[in-house]
Amino acid sequence: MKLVIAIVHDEDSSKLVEQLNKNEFRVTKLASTGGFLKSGNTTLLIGVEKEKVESVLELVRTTCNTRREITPSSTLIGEAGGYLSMPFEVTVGGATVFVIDVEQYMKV
Ligand code: 2BA
Repeated sequence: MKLVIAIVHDEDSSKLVEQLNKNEFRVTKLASTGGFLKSGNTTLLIGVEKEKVESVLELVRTTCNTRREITPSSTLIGEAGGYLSMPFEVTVGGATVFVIDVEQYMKV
């Protein structure tokens, strides 16, 4: 058994959950916040048999899009030692995925 943890863009999350359910994968959806952009994203927990992990990853790949986003602001130290607040662009996702070994899976 494996636990797939997928951090995805809010806009992709409903479609991905729908696709996972359609393919009979069980999923838990958590509201999360990115530490860097400090904006909302979605974390999905998907418990799955080892041999089905690749099918889950394929659904994530086909559903989640890469986006360019603007940081709200960033504080940089200038040459004179002063502070400057300057937004800049970063590339977010498709998805950030962790696959973890599950020691035990049970319903009690
Ligand atoms: P955020 O932390 O809000 O990061 C959003 C995007 O900002 C990142 O996209 C990356 O392009 C950029 N970024 C993040 N930290 C940066 C830094 N220190 N310097 C420069 N740019 C930086 P993604 O890499 O696609 O990450 C999307 C979201 O996935 C992240 O949102 C975070 O919630 C999660 N994530 C990514 N890597 C992670 C990790 N190693 N551990 C835990 N969560 C992670």
